[in-house]
Amino acid sequence: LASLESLAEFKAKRVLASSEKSKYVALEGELAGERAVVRVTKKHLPCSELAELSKWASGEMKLGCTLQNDVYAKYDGVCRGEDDAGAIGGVNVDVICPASDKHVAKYTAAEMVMISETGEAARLVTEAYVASVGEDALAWVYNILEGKAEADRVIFADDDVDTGFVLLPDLKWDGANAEQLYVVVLPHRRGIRTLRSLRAEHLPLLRNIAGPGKAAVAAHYGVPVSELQAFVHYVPSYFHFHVHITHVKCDIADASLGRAHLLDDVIGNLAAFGDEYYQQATLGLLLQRGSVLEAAHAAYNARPHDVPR
Ligand code: M7G
Repeated sequence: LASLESLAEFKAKRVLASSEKSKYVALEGELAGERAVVRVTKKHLPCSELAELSKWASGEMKLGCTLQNDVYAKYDGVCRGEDDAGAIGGVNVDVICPASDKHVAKYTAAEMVMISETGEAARLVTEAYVASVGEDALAWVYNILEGKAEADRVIFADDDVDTGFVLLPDLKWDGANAEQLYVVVLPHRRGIRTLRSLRAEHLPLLRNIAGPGKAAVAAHYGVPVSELQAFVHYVPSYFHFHVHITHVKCDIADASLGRAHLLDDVIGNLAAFGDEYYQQATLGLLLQRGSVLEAAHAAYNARPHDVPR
């Protein structure tokens, strides 16, 4: 194989694979009359050292705002720095400002641990933690529900106060690639804080999301319902109950065991076992090592067994 000076001669015929997460595209085509496979991967952003990051960031990067809600903003960035880093297709820039300790912790690389959460641990540890988190963090949710932010991004809304919801693209999705389809469903009903709060009385809401909600996503984006997955995170980052709907190929979604629970399974469990299911079930939980919640569970699990709980 002669060394290449450019890919001008490569005639791409077929995309073999691509990954939003791994930032690559693998192509089949022809090079100098021969069948060839070429894989192009975006380089890791040079942010291992702050000095390099500022060099990259000081390039001519033009930002175009695509979303603004409370402390969150999303931009399309077209970067043409010295080394043209990111010039192909540009970059997405997410900004949180002002950022809280929780935001910083959420975006910090961390070791994960798996714990087993009994119904009792959920009540004594997780519920206490959830109760300690103020409503301020939910301003972005209420802005959407009240039509004060992202109103132009809403793709479906059902106004019923008990069973209705607003459906719109998730902050994590730039909307560019249908295989990364990622929408968030925000019910109007307040006070359901997590999966553990769900009772049989919420079945009409959950069924409304699983049926008409999913169908609306399918119709809006022209994707078959069979290629969509709806799931709930436990423990979520925000304590106003919500459902994620993504394409089954979406690789920017966190579908980790110990975090993602399929909506169909949730409905099935409540329908079969009733109100008490999510109060009593022992659930596996994937937690960030050293997070406030993980530390609280570690302390709970380390308590002397002869002390009344
Ligand atoms: P989660 O399971 O509580 O958190 O989901 P996590 O998956 O981020 O850990 C909350 C979802 O809401 C996430 O998928 C977020 O990306 C999404 N989200 C968060 N904010 C602040 C916004 C926002 O302002 N607008 C929209 N459209 N989605 C958001």
